[in-house]
Amino acid sequence: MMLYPKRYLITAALPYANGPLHIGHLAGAYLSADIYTRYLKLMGKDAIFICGSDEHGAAITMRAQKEGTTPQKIIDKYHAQFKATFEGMGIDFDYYDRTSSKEHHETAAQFFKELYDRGVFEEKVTEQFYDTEANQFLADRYIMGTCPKCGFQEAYGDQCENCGTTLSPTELKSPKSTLSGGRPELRETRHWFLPLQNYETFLKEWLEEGTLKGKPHHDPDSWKPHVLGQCKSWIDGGLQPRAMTRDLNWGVDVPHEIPGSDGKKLYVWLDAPIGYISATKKWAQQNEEDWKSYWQSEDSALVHFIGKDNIVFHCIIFPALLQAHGDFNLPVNVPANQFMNLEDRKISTSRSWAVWVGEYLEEFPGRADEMRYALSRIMPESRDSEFTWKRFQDFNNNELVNSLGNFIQR
Ligand code: B3M
Ligand code: ZN
Repeated sequence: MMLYPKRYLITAALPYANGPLHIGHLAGAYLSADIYTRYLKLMGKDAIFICGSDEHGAAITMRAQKEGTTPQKIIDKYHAQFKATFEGMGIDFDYYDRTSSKEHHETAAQFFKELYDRGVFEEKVTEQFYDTEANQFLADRYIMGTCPKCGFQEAYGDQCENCGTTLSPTELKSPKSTLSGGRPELRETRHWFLPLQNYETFLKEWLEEGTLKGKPHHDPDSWKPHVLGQCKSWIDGGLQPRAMTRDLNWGVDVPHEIPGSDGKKLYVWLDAPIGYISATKKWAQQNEEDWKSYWQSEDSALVHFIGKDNIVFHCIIFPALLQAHGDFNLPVNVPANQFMNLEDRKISTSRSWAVWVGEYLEEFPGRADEMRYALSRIMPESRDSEFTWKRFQDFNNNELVNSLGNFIQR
């Protein structure tokens, strides 16, 4: 077990550049990662804190379409906003990158090519929904229909927001394209799949026993039970091959040397976590450091801070990819937080039910620490928690002003 790592690489989930940050984001990943990194640094440890904007995927193109603008304008807007908001809240990244950067495109394409050369992928032809009016294949999010489980009529092709079931678009009843409103048709398309089922033994040993190639890697007892529980239920549900490429016009190109790569982009959940690597490279370049010592040397500890909706990607899919590649470290912990609700309701960007961090900073200038304190006080570390303005007021008046203020005054 890595009791005393020489260095720490701390990452926080790359926020999607498709909407503003709310307090749930802070409480879910960024604040806990920031506190942990500050703690390590205060202890004199070698630690870096890496993040960046996630600028690919259907979430971005859909937003652009809705607002009648381009994906580039959307990501530029939110990337700048994220940087300012994080800074205002004292979230002290060592490097904050963006996945649209040239370096990231190169790193992600190279990673994919290396996997391809190592024979990791299976090529398969499958049927995907195609919008004949818009002349394009449809990402899962672009398809709506009736949920086969609960009958909700506006379920998305990847998930029903009503009952929470994970779906694939072909399971929807009466599917509709959100682009043209028409009924999409199924067309054949060829993609590269990660045969996840072949990684079951590796994943079980790594997650359940904390061993890697038969050697101790981390202590599974130090992981949160809800994180391990979610992984276990995924694995027990049977791992399936998962497509690592998409027919899209926004994202990282599948390297042109690969036959059949025309019009294909990397799956956003393959490219995004590689963003941690590209950002580390840029940090290293700027600071005359060696990025490989953080990613590829045995005495470095990698820790991913994320929200609970990202667990499978960070504990199953990305680790399988890292393992398949062979040169990279796996995380020693993935301390995912649960959700923070707001005044009795789930925080929701689409329903505009949130405390927006940027607005908070405008309305309470110079009061970042008060919010940091309140969120830390009720951080959803092992179960969902609840933010209310009354609690915020109480934490401030009773704890910070009365107790702490009084204590310091004496
Ligand atoms: N952008 C999802 C999210 O913001 C996604 C995280 C990527 S981390 C590699 O919830
Ligand atoms: Zn449903």
